[in-house]
Amino acid sequence: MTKQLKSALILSFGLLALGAGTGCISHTETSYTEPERAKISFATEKAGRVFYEALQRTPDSRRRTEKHTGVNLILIDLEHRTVTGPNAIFNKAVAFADSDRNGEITETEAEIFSRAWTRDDD
Ligand SMILES: [Ca+2]
Repeated sequence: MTKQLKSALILSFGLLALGAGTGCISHTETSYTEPERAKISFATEKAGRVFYEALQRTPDSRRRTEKHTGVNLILIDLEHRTVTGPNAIFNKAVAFADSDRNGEITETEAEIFSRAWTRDDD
C-alpha cells in the first residue's frame, strides 16, 4: 500500500467518523405547483354530474402527486420535493374523460370515465 493510498484511506475514515459523530448535513426543500385548470364543458347536466361524482371518488393514491429528487453524499443529504396541487388531478381527469379531445365531455365519455377512473388497481 502506497503512502498516498494510506493517507486517502485515513482521510476517508476520518470523514466518516466525523459524519457519524456530528451528524450529516441534511436539507429538504419543498415547492408547490398549481397548473392552470383545464377548460372543459359538459354536453348535459348528467355528464357533468357523473364526471364530478367520479372525480370525488378518486382514490387517495391519485389525489396528490409528489416528485422527489435527492442527492446523498457521505455527509450531505439534499432532497427536493415538488408537490402538485388539485388542478393537476382535475386536468388529468379531463384529459382521460374527453377521449375525442373536443373540449366537451358527453354522457358516454363521463360514464366510461366514471367506471375506469375510480378503480384503485393501478
Ligand atoms: Ca369529448
